[in-house]
Amino acid sequence: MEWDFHFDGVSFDVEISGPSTDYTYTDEYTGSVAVRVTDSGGHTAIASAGVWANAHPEIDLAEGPWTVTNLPGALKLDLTRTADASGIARYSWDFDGDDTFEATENSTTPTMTHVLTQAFDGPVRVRVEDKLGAWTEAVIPVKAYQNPTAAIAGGPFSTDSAPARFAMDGSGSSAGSGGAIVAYEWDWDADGQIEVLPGFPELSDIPASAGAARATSWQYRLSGGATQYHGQAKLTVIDAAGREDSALVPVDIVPVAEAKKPNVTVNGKDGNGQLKFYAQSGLPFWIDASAAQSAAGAPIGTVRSDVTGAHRRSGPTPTTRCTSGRPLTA
Ligand SMILES: [Ca+2]
Ligand SMILES: [Ca+2]
Ligand SMILES: [Ca+2]
Repeated sequence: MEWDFHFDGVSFDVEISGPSTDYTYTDEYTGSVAVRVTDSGGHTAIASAGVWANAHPEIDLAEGPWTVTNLPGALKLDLTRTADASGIARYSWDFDGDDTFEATENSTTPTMTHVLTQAFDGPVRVRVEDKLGAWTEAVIPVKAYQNPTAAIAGGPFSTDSAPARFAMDGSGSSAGSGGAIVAYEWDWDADGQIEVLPGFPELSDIPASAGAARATSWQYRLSGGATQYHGQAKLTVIDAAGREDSALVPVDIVPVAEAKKPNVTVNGKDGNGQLKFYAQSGLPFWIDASAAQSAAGAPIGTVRSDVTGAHRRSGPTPTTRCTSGRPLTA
């Protein structure tokens, strides 16, 4: 007595011999099984029966994150890699943890975008059903909440003289679904280390307000020979559930640049002080410093002309008229 567990109706391929046997299908199979008996005279007979060996779908869910941090927010679930040899008929979802699949969110596609409008912390259940009625379920740990939002008012902050402190206001930060904001952490140089320890000698210039919504910054300085400072201050707010958010604001120290040396013109010749030229005796010449201005573009308030051996004038008028017959330095 011989057995063909994948009988195609034409050729009998012996897989096992014996009066009775067990056989395990490792792959899905829809077809026939056949048994062949042979008598002592060499005569054979074959009998066959239908066999239906189905396997449950194997769920393979794409990695999360399965956390929504702002409400409403979209939760994206991807079962594209889930396979079944008999084909997948539908995906059913229970998004609210009430153990009932949502009637409107049954799907025949393996990807699902579900919008969460309320805070949620629990299992989302999915059932994948194949075309022969076998199904498999998976449970996905989902969290949805509204994160707090950090905000710093009034920035960016800048000064032209150091050291300087700034009054920073984080009271416009908003709480999320995790309850009230319970901590304000100011990191004046945004290096990841908060400065909330007034009284420590090495941090002695940090004001006691450093852990509050409205805080006075530490002293920003120009150190190590720096002529400018460009940094950021960082505020982290933490709510009662321990969730946090951070905001950054630029902080700059840019001293006013030194005033430019005045540009002086003597009878039309350019100079920058110490301009030496020769004038014709008895004829007038003009010293014009009207182009002199500070680095910021503001006119200089007073121009002084100090001409060797000639007139010496001082006043707000940048142009002066002199007469001399000698070499002059203007
Ligand atoms: Ca199947
Ligand atoms: Ca449900
Ligand atoms: Ca810091």
